[in-house]
Amino acid sequence: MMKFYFSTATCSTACHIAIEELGLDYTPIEVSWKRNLNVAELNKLNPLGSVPVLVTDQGKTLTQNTAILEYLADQKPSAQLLEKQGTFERNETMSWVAFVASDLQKAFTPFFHAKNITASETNQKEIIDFYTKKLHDLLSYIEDKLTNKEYIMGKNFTIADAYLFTILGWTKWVKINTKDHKNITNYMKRVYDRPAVQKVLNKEGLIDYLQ
Ligand SMILES: N[C@@H](CCC(=O)N[C@@H](CS)C(=O)NCC(=O)O)C(=O)O
Repeated sequence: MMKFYFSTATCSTACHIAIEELGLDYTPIEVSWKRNLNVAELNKLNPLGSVPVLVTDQGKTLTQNTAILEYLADQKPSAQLLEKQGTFERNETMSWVAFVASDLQKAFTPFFHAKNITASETNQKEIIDFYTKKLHDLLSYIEDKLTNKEYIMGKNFTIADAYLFTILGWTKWVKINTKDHKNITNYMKRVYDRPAVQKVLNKEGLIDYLQ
């Protein structure tokens, strides 16, 4: 059975949601740095020491949200979390996955690490102000792209939504209000209400994920 290494309230929630949406058999392995839970095991599999990590049924190790999400969706094409190889819709979905990984998620990093970057409170504030503006621009872009859509690709929930929902949820922790963005607010509620998402949020203790 495949093994899934995750840590609660991190980007690995995206893959956790995809696994539950697909109804795949898996062994969840929680990692906690604070409690030193399964950290050594994780580090052996991923020298970068980060989650998510997936060990496939064949015993192969896969890292990176983008790759794991795609791999998971391909285990059960009938669930249509990702379109077939060779379709342009698949490329569009992967474009959203890439956007979340390399634009959206990365824009949150300075909020969590400003104090490690500089001891100067003035400089910390400048960094946070810059990335607050950046995040507001990204939120406006997402808001526009969600116009008249249930999910980011349209009618169907895809792996891009598992990831987008997970990272948009972080706005609450960095105190960036999204409530003025009606499309985002409705979208977050729609994804939140999905049974598989509820299951994951309960397991990860994130039932108050929404703003
Ligand atoms: N590019 C990686 C990012 C992984 C990542 O940054 N994971 C974070 C949680 S969101 C983590 O494990 N941080 C702990 C650490 O790196 O020590 C991916 O998409 O999988």
